[in-house]
Amino acid sequence: MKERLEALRIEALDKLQSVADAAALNDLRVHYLGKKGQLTEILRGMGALSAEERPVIGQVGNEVRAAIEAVIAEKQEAFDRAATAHRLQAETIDVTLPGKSVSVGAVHPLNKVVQEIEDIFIGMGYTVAEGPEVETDFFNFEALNLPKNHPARDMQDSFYITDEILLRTQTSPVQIRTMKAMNGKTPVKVICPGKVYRRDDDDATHSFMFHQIEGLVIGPNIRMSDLKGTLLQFVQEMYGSQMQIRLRPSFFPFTEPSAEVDVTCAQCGGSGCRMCKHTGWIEILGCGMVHPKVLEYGGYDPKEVTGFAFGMGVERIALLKYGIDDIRHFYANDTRFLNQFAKM
Ligand code: 2NM
Repeated sequence: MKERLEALRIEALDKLQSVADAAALNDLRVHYLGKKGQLTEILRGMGALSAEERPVIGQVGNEVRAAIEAVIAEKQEAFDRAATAHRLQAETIDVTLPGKSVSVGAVHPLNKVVQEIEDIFIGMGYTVAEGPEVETDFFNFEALNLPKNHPARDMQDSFYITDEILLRTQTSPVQIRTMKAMNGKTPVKVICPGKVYRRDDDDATHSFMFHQIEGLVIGPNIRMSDLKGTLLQFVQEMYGSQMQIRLRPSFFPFTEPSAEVDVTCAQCGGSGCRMCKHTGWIEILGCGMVHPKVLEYGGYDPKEVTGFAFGMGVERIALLKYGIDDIRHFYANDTRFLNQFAKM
């Protein structure tokens, strides 16, 4: 029996020396040490041994088991190490490879200008109001003192959806809505930015859709000098403290008196150049004292309160600010154009 055990040890160790993988190793373990394995098979014969022989054979059996187990453990560890090494190799990431570049978006130049203007007026205590782009004839025209048959509401100039509904041609209807929502309370200090629509043929300076910001202030005893001071403050924050403004008389149905506002030409500083047609001034907005009829439409008593209003085209401000020569660049969404403003 001792010889059989020694032969088993030699055979097992020999087979284990050339074992190919973890699966084959497990097969060998089961074959030699398993419950129905070779070692158990031999030791089952111990019952027939004498009392002196039994512990000796038992001892040899234990040594053979220990020897085989030791080699199996050693082989198992070698296979585990190889498997880990293989996995690490397969999963290696080259952290020195250049990364994929991600293109990050940026605020559109028109929205940047809108945000900048909003910030300036918010700093003066204004709130920002928005409203629908699809408007009723009442809010877009009637309440702004543009009665039916007024030339400025020519069907040719507006996008009508029905007889009574159209795309707003200015953001002033938002201001009428704001007035009505205030229920006659003062003060009103609001600016209204947004898209407006007019039936124009697109060219370098016209677009069927463009952006406006209009402002409105209502309170007891609001005067033209408040308007002038507000606009000067705005212009100096927007373009620099050396800038001046001048008001020229004009006409709008919704304001009386009305004025056009020029700002010092940024190109020449006021001395005259091609850009300002040698006047030293650039026109940037329209304004006036809110017409009494408009105050009434908004729910105010023109004998109790007065107000001023102003409006500017965002595209025009942006064209001047960035020296852009064609309004259509703003709508083409050409990233070569837009990326120039990403870092500004
Ligand atoms: C302008 C010029 C002058 C204006 C008037 C109003 C309202 F609703 F209060 F009557 N909002 N905006 C206004 C006045 C707009 O844009 C060139």
